Amino acid sequence: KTTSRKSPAKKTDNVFVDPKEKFNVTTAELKDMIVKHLHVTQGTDENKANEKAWFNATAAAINEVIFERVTKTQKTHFGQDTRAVHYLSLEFLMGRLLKNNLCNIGLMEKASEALSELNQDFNAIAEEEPDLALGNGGLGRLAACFIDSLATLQLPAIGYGIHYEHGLFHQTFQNGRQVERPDSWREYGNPWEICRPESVQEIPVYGYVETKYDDEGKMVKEWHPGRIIKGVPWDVPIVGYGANTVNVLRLWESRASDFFNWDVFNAGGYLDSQVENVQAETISKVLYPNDETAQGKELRLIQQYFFCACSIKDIIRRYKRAHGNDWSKFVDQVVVQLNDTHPVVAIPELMRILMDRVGMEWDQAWDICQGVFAYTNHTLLPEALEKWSVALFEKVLPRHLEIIYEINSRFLNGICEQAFPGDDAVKAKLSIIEEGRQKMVRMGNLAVIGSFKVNGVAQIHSALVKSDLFPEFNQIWQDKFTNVTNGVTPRRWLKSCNPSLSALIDEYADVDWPVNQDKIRAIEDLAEDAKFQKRYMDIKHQNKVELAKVIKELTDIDVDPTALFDIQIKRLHEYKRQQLNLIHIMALYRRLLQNPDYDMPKRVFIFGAKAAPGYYLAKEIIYAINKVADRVNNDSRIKDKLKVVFLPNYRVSLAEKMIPAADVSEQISTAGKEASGTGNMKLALNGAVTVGTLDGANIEIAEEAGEDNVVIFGLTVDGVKQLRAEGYNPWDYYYSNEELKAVLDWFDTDYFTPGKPGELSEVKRSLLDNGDHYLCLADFASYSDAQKKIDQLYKDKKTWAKMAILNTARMAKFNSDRSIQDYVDNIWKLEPAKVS
Ligand code: B1N
Repeated sequence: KTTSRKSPAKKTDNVFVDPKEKFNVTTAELKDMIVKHLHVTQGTDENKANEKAWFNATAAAINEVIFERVTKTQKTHFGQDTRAVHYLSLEFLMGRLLKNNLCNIGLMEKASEALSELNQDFNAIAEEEPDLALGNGGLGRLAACFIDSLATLQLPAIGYGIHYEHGLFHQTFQNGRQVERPDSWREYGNPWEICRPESVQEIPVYGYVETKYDDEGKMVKEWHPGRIIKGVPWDVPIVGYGANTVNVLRLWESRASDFFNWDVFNAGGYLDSQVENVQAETISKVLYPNDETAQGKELRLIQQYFFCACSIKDIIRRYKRAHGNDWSKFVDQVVVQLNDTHPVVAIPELMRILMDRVGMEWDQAWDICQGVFAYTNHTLLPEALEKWSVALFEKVLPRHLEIIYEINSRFLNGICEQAFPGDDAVKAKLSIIEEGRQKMVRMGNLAVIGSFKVNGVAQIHSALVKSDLFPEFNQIWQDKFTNVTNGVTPRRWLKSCNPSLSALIDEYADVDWPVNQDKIRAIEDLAEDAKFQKRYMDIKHQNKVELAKVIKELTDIDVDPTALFDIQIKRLHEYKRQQLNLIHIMALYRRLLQNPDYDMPKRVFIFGAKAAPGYYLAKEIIYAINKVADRVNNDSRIKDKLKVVFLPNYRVSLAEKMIPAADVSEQISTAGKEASGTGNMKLALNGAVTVGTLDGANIEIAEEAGEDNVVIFGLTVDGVKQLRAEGYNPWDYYYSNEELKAVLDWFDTDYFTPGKPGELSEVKRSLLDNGDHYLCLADFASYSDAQKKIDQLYKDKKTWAKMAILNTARMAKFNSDRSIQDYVDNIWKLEPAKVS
């Protein structure tokens, strides 16, 4: 591994300007601004205002700085006629914006000072902000990190998504079971967004297609839509670190179109027209809470089309403002990144506009599309690969279906026939249309055929996209497939969520480490320095004290901050294997019951996870973890050596409190199933040691951190394939491992559910009768050994501190700025535009 310069690193004459030095707003001025907004935008005063009002006033004060820069940025981009990336995503998991915006414009200290001089508690005020939870998990949070990096790198970019009225549901536990409640993040308004009525779009859906012939006998298609939906854009400013560039995230809200309602209205159908309104407004009502499952629901297809059509129209409107009807520059100015297949209907939509509206011939329109779209694949799980029934497509988007058929037949009879002459099996596989009892449109195939680049999200995942998911497409277009390993923004995931560790890093690394993360390598040389180790671990301890308070507040469980904090935070999914973590916890519990002196450091296992509301087994696993937690936490025999905590309502803002306090990061997916993971990066960056399989980005994290600084276990991708080929039988592991058998049999008793034996049996059933699809039993012994290794390492405080420090020092590869630079270099070909 690269070693860095001697420490402490000197602060250099780097061109980078610390955002703190950039804004000459003084604390006193900021104070005045906040008080002014308390009066003029909140209609209250310093004596009456509650924390919500203080939050809103603070946000409004900061917006004075931010919105000016939005305008400046847009002016600059327009003036320089820049090429821009358009990031289309059904999810943006933004979390809270107050601290992030303050961090990025360098006003964090001043805002905190200003508020405390006003006798307010800055942290309490920041807690008033609801999370913008417009996403499910990794895919949505990745989009949020990416737009942060795009602005920080001063790249012309816009994010497009849906302005959901309700984001991801709020989770509570009732007697250990998950209960979902609606999330109403903007019930009382959201200070960060601006409505842009001047950019409203009208979007057709349903209806039928008429085939006509023009004067020259040319066939023309006319779509007579059944309904028109209005798309209203809301812009959320995205502040780059250093704050020269402030891009926007444009979120579309659906409304009933006035145009459509007049007839009904005039005919005395006032109430009917209100019903129409309700239907139109349903489109942006709620985020689908499924992670990694495609649902095939009509409303979801309409959501996808609605925001794609709005966005494509918006892109064209902006292009035309600069280039009029000259389409020759379109592919030079516009690149559209498709975040998974969810926005892939944008491809036939652009074809439709270019042909039916602009009047282009097929070939010209298709060339443009192929020059514009690039697609990121985020999963290989078959249940996540989107398919829509042809019948549904025909009902909702009849013209798009025709275009898809045409794309398909040109592909199959052209390129595909050339590459695989006469091979009907390959054609059936590569066809956009899946034949069968119910014909389906395969969005993945459409994405590959319609894009100029396709990327996976970690090296191993991208390799599997080529070898297992799209091997024939890869044979046809070898240059199309590429990798861009995911990343996370160190601004949110270190600087702002872990201020104490950041302050320590500031002492040894150049101040620009939040953009040049490599600079954190300066602390590598201190990894064995006793004084530095102590300071680093004292900070970790303090973060654990803080998390212990949160745990107490949310669950009433007392945990000891000197214990090892072992954290698994991610959506609940069988392939992520929270159940493997659980059976290991039960094994530890059993060892402690059998031998109260069993040699292990005190441990607290902490979970955070939401289950999709319709995912039965995931909810059973949550219930089982909660029931085991109840029993373990209240068993005096084990003397608090083991605690289990399931924090409710895991979300970005809770992650920001958990991650800085983690000693161990659980990354235990079945090899080949987790495309990348991004929580793994955040935890390692904050000094947690990974216990992980060789899956997704774990592989690259191990490479960067060094194999001594992570604990790897379990089957590899090849090992998994081989075991499956041999015929995997979980019962073999059950019968040959006495401890594993005892733990699994425990699920059938009433030990954890007094008086109700069998309540947890579903978890056992999934691991035995139902075939243990994710190989938990095959990996159990190896996992248990890995955990024993953790126990030993943790006891050696020096070794542990060194491992933690080296993890923080060596995560520069996983800065989302690096990911974005890879996209820029290999896919987007963008230039930064300096905003003065
Ligand atoms: O995308 C993340 C990766 O780090 C994770 O490994 C991956 O699991 C995640 C359908 C998905 N893949 N697919 C989804 C989400 C919502 C939905 O409706 C699929 N999420 C991922 C970022 O690359």
